[in-house]
Amino acid sequence: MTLQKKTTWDSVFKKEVFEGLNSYPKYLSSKFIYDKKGDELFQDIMAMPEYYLTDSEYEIFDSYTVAITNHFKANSEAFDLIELGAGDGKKTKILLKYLTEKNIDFCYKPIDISQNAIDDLTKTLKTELPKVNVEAEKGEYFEVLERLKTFDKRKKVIMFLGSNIGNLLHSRAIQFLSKLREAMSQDDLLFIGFDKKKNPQTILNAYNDPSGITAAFNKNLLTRINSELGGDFDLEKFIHWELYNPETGTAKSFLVANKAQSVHISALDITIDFSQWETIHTEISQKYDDKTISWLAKESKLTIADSFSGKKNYYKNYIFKCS
Ligand code: AVJ
Repeated sequence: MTLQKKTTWDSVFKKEVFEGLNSYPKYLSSKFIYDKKGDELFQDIMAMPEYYLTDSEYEIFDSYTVAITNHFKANSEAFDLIELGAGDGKKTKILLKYLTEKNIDFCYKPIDISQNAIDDLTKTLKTELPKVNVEAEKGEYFEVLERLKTFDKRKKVIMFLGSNIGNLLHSRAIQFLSKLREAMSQDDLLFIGFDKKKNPQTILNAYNDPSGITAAFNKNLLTRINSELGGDFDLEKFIHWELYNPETGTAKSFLVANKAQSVHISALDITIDFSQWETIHTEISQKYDDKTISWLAKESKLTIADSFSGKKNYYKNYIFKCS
């Protein structure tokens, strides 16, 4: 392994790939999965029968449209509806449609790490819901937090859906929620989705589909290193592995080298050695119980205003407020 001391990188991707692959054990952040191909694979995941999360949240939005939006439009002042990690906005459209039908005054501000997702969403909204006022932005969660503070003219309703919070371990989730809390004024709300603990087999099946879509999604990290950083990863030499701990509620994804190998990444000027069965940890998808959610809220100085569950209790949406 040639570990060079590099202090400056011209992209976050290069910096984090260098750090993660030079660590022991190795890791790569799941946020880099989402390019055009990664977005498409995530669309395929959401359409899989095993991936219950999307349908569960959809069911909640569909059943409680009125109750949810009543919180948003309380006091009937105009508001900014800010969505972090908007993706394709499929579920959000239920709320957007209802709000426009009721002539509620709001501006929809979707924010996503994927420029591709932002472009697609803006395009589909223009045709499907032309009346909605949309101002999309590209950005990472933590960097977007700074920008949020500048949206202080009107009431803010911040949405963080799809159990995207599950990509953060509790300590980082509290850090993130606390920062959101700091950016919130008195009447602002945080509308957030949590995937719940359930039969461990149901969870494993959602992240380990027999058709290999999740494996391809996970391996898109390697594909991106190959195409964007001149890497020579052989995708056949890695297997997708999923682990779920029913006690902590943490699901973890790995890529496991099935052969000893060396991988060269030209843009980083490094060769990375893998021994057989060495791992790259790629993603965490945290599952929650009510107690843990209350604890996270309390630690972040947020209070629970309301919550909504579907029939199977697979998933839960919460409305958090400041005080
Ligand atoms: C988009 C982060 C919520 O963790 O469930 C789906 C991503 N990873 N299958 C999740 C994902 C594997 C997803 N989130």
